[in-house]
Amino acid sequence: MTAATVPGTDHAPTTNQGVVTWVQEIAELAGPDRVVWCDGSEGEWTRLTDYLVEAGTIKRLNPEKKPNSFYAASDAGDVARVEERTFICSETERGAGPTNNWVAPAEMKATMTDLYRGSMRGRTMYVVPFCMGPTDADDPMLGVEITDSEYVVISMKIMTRMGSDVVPLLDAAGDRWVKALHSIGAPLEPGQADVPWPHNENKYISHFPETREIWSYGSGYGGNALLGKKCYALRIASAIAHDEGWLAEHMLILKLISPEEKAYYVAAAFPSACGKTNLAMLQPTIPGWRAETVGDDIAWMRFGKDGRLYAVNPEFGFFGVAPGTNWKTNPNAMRTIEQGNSLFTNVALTDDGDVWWEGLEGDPQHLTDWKGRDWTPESGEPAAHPNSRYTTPISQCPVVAPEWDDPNGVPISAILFGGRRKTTVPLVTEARDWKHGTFMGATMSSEKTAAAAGTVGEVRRDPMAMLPFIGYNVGDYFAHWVDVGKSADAEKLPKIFYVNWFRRGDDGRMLWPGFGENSRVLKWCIERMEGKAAAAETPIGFVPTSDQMDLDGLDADADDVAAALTVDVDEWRQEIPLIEEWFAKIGEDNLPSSIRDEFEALKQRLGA
Ligand code: SAT
Ligand code: MN
Repeated sequence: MTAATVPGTDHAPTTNQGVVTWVQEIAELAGPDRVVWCDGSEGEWTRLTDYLVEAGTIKRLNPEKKPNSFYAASDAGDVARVEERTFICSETERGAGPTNNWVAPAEMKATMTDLYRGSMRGRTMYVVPFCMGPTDADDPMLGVEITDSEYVVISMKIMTRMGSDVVPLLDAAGDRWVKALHSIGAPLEPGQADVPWPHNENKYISHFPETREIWSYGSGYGGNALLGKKCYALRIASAIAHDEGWLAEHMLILKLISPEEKAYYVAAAFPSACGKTNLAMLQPTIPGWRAETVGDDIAWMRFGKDGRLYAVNPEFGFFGVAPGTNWKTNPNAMRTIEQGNSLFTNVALTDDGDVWWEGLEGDPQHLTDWKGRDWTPESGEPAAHPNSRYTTPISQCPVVAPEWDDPNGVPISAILFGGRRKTTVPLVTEARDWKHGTFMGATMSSEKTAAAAGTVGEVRRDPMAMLPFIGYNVGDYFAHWVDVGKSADAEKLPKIFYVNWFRRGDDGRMLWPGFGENSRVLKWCIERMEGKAAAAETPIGFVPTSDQMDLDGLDADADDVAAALTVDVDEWRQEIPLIEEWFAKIGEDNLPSSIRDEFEALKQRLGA
């Protein structure tokens, strides 16, 4: 079949000839039965969810429990991002740097073109125009995802601004839009029955940063397939931001409101399993303080006309980890999903058509687990996959900040870096300045939890929580952070803090209660910015003593809090070789001298 004869190819709603030509090329290459241009309407949602229910991919949940909501179970071989199959195909190998997989762009394109040839046979090819961030931005960040997965289309409707509203922007965009090509790689021969979760064992998640393209093949899950998220909003956007002088970061955006009704915006980066989504929807325990959510995963930060750094959340929904989410850890996430219009993937199903996961309230005696098997408390296996997810609209969040959709973004006062460390890292440390804060982010570390493969407790470096998401050389990324600081008025830059909610005592007990009590740490950060709180100057930065924080009514042992705030010089000296090892991995050729200088200065202050 030639492009022009694949039904639907000629129904392009856009006048952007580059889009039309690309869609024709892919239709000709992948050979779908038809092409459908998505409009993002409710009618389209109904058609696609009805189709997926019929196909056995999703189940409609009990509308009395979760209206207009669905349950999907993926194939057991397609449950998470695949970092070993993720590639940054920059022109040079150095461009991708030592922390990314690299294949030359021409070679990758040749390999994947062969895979895409006929890969959509027997299926529908959907064209999804989408916009990351508000559509009324001066320079809207557009993309077009081509996909042969209906599950991806309905997920994109929750997670991005997509469909007809984006078309006029695309018409005017020239070539400023990202090509995001996705195929599950499961063509259907005539008469062949489909499976509930078609995918391919052979997976590629490839990025071409110079030409702003994403090619994904073989997976239908999460960040592998919803290409607006990690692929565009982090990997490709970080490369764009590097060229244009801004920051695309793996950060939540939180608004804090003081008893005096003054608003402060905080961006924060944490590796997985450190409570990032919970912090994004924090319920402060300090009387008079409130918090609202702007974003839970990604922040794009650009300088405003006033010289301050403004953050936009490029997403439209939350793609949150379900296990551990409950009315105590994250009541606002619970209230968001309760309203319905959500998609749940790889959680468990209750007998009355609702969803359940480990950590959720209730004591179910019978479930259908994520593999479709009967489950009872005796099963000895979790009913939900540890990476099971809820996909739900941000607009439903009861504490969403009214300005969450403001194209100008929100002015950031503080940036938090954090990890999970039993020892060494105090509850909170304020960086001496932006460059020192960049060093803190560059050496961020976290202990592995049981959820991931590897030795539990092993300390891993995850710079700015961006290790799998930096779309170029990690050393250049650090240099870019330093340059962003240099380009600004130091007084107007956010202050940088390093936090650790997870420090433990000798017997393994947690020294800090965490969750809503973390608002006490945030309050201290805000008071530092306002010049109202004191701190001790230590070799690693400014750390408060217990009496410098608001601990009124805190249900915690005073000695434990003091211990959580201790700077133990011996422990820090033991950290030095670990940082050295990490910098060796980056390579002295890549590591900017300013970051090396910060390290040498730290060693000096520690007498190491
Ligand atoms: O699968 S996603 O990349 O979207 C989510 C995650 O892994 O953090
Ligand atoms: Mn994330």
